[in-house]
Amino acid sequence: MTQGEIVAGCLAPHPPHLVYADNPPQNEPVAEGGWEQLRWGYERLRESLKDVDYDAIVLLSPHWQTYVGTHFLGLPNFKSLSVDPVFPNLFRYHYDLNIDVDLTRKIHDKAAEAGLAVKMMENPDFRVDYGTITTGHMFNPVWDKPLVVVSSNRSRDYYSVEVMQEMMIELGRVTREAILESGKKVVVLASNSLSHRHFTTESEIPEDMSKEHITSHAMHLWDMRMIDYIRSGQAQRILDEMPEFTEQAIAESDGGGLSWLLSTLDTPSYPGILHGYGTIIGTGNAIVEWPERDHKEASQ
Ligand code: 2X7
Ligand code: FE2
Repeated sequence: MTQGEIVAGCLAPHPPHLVYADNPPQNEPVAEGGWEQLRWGYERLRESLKDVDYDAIVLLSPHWQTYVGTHFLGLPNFKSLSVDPVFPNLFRYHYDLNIDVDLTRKIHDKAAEAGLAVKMMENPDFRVDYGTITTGHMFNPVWDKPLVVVSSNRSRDYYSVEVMQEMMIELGRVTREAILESGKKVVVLASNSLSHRHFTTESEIPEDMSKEHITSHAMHLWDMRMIDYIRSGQAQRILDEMPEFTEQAIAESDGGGLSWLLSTLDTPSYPGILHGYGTIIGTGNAIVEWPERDHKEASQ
């Protein structure tokens, strides 16, 4: 069998505002636009991958929170209504998503062999979280690729960022191994914001962009520091500074997605492409692609 490949790894944040502003038929609320900088960023990411052949999308969402180990969606299809518990006025999305159960099981089994606690989610009535749906929609609005969906083990909450990161680096390593052994071509997505301090009230018109800005200068400085490391190919420094970043910027990297993503890419020393940056209710969001397909030596 030919060896599998990670064609790209992406940071692909999931504020539901992006889906709301896009007005797809699956979402009930209707918007007058908004957050265009980020939505154009997603357009650039989709354009960058439009001629790239791949079989599946592997995605980790910090809003599917599991406290005993890492879980994986384990049935071929999930179909229901996903409602954001904080923004039900913005996000009521009717989803119908397909799972690559084969690849999921390979990653699950490798993780189990490595001693990580894992479980396949096989409840057909399980409601998929809005992080998975938003990233899934913004990355691939036609939903024509099967997904592998990975939960966020909240080891940071029980232990520390350091423990969380150690576990996510191991999960990333086995995810990569399973993909290479599967013979499939895959895109890996970490669905999270960078700085994550948000406003506590919503403006009268949620998409009123005159009200949108980063919550503080400190948050801006942290986001720019991370983006500088991304653009200059210093993934190792991101991992090294993850504890300070996660704690001081209240970053959504607390869910482990970014550490896991960098580990699946073998901690890239080539630059990530910044397709977009913008704030959503004060949080910092970057859309980034690491085009691993152009750095084949890194995939061996
Ligand atoms: O889940 C989110 C988020 N990460 C950032 C901003 C706004 C809402 O939801
Ligand atoms: Fe979030």
